[in-house]
Amino acid sequence: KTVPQKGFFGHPKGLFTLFFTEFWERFSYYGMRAILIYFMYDTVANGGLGIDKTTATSIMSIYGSLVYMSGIIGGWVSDRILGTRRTVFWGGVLIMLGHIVLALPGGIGMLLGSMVLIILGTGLLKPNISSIVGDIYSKDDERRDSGFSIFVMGINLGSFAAPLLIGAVSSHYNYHAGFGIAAVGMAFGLIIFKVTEKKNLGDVGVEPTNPLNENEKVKIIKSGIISLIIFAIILAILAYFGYVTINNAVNFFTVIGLLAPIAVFIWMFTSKKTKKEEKSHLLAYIPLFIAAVMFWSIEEQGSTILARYADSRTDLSVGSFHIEPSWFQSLNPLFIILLAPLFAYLWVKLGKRQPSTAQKFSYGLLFAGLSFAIMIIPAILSDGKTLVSPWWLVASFFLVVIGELLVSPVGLSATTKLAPEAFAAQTMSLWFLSNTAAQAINAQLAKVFDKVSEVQYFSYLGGAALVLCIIMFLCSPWISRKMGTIK
Ligand code: LEU
Repeated sequence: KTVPQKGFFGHPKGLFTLFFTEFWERFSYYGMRAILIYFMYDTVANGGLGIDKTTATSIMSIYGSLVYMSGIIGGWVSDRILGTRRTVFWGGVLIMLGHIVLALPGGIGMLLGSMVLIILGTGLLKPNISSIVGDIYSKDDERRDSGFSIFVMGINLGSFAAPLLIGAVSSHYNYHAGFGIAAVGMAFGLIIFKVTEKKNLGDVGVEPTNPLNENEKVKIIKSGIISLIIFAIILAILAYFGYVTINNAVNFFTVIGLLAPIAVFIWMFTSKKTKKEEKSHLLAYIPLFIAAVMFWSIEEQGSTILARYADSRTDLSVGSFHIEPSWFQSLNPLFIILLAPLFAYLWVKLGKRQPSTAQKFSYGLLFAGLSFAIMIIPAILSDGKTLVSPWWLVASFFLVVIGELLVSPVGLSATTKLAPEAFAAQTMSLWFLSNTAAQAINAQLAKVFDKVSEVQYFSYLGGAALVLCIIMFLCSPWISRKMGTIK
């Protein structure tokens, strides 16, 4: 494979293309998410859909769950049919179309259509663009880790800018204008990708690694069509008897979101291609995965439960200045951008003395737990009624980001090392499945949130994270042993 080896801050030029494509993709995704929950539960008179808050919160979570679950499809399509490059491109096209649908005036049907497009599009784009980052470096290139750090900066710069801009536009004009900007952002990403890919990426990811042969193609098309027909018939029957409701769909996808990682584990563990030593690695991966699910559950509630908190429980006027509730979504990426270099420095500084992967996960849960525990204080002080200072949310986002820096990059790198070699194409998707399961759980927690008091909610979940933090810490020697030589 040939990639121009320099030209972007001492990194391969391809990183430029990947950086800006992912910048704009995340810009569109998080910009959309920053206003989507408000769009769903705002009144029709205000330009919203008038969905009740609990349902809107569940939809946000189940949507997020499916967005990361579809990475399995993306991994498969690139591996067997299109290659990573074309999969990224077509994913971007679907995402852009998804945002365009929301930019047009319309009701819940348009929302569902947009969700389908963005779920599929992100599944095609996100895991594949991340794999290409790995592919532009040779195996022993020392710039690889720092290449990923630069890429993550791109992710977070996009995620930081979008809520500010799209939040302001949607409140000054209307929600559809906000979604329109998300569409334009993805269009920019696609243009950059198309214009620069040949020059900067050479032939990396052009061909599928493991293409289907003619026989397999026919088989897949046949079974695909048959499954679609069966699915459509079942759906039609269920709809006829009135079972196709939002709540049932949420429950159904919660189960799927939890079963998906279990199925993938079993598939990997029982596969003939998985070597004995790799099975031990997979066992070590299970507690890490469970900890990651707990972590993402709290982290992802930043755009659901805490977004609602920003809207209805926070005092948003500073003198005559009005803070948009959607702007709180910029805090997570902002803190990542500010703190990531600090953590990079810390790991270099500590060298061999740094905590093990499992210990880092345990600390990550500690901070996630604290980010919810701290919300107990304003809940008590305000009696759950009077508006609280926005600084509580700032503090909560700050704490969860410390956890994120201990879990997210570490988890991704552990996944790439612990997943069996034969499943390379599914490695990224395996890691994203921890987020899938977390948001599947969140779709149910949304219902709990509206039944219990704030103090109860934040102490249950914060407490659960802290308990798991301790268990992880105690298990960490076992996990390290099972990981063998992998660090
Ligand atoms: N903020 C991260 C991203 O957008 C979350 C992901 C790793 C689930 O890349």
